[in-house]
Amino acid sequence: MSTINFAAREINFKLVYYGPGLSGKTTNLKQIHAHVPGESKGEMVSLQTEDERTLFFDFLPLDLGKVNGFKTRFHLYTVPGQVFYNASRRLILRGVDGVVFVADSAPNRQRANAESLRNLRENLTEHGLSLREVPYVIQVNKRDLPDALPVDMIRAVVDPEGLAPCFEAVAQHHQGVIEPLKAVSKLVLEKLAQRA
Ligand SMILES: Nc1nc2c(ncn2[C@@H]2O[C@H](COP(=O)(O)OP(=O)(O)O)[C@@H](O)[C@H]2O)c(=O)[nH]1
Ligand SMILES: [Mg+2]
Repeated sequence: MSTINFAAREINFKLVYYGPGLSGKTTNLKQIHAHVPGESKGEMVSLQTEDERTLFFDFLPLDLGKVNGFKTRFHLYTVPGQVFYNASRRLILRGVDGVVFVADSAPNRQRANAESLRNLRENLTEHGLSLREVPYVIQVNKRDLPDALPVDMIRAVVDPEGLAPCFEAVAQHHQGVIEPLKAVSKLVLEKLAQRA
């Protein structure tokens, strides 16, 4: 749920990058952080385990223009993908305004994509939410892999209804990184406008 800070005339939104372990979530945030102009971003905080994978979250506030005189500030988070960090994933989804699902194109990660979507639905339910109401976009990452699965096959698994905007990406080369961020931000702002 977006929060409004009247004193600072600022609306805060929370975007969460979800998906299986090693699909490229942290890479997305690093790429975004590297390409956003200095004055409009905060520090990136990355908590890592011994094996260098995300433990809790990366945090990146972004200012993307104004709505009715209020500044908008997007807080970007990633979740740890490993199965055993579910408590952290559930916690990070609290108050979520939009989700970017980062799917992995590797054939041997298709089951992990499916399992992560199942886990996302379950954790949203814990917060009384569902993918019907939370803006949701798909990034099909690692399109550079020589054995990448067809996009439609991956999409069928992570967006069975075929309703979510879907973008192909090679996140480590900054391809297809900004588009899903823009798409989810737009959906989140549209939702806010409907409520007002
Ligand atoms: N081949 C390929 N590897 C990628 C791509 N994006 C990220 N990676 C690599 O995948 C690994 C996991 O990425 P990371 O962002 O840490 O995944 P996370 O667990 O989802 O946060 C790293 O070695 C990345 O360099 C991509 O588009 N193509
Ligand atoms: Mg990570």
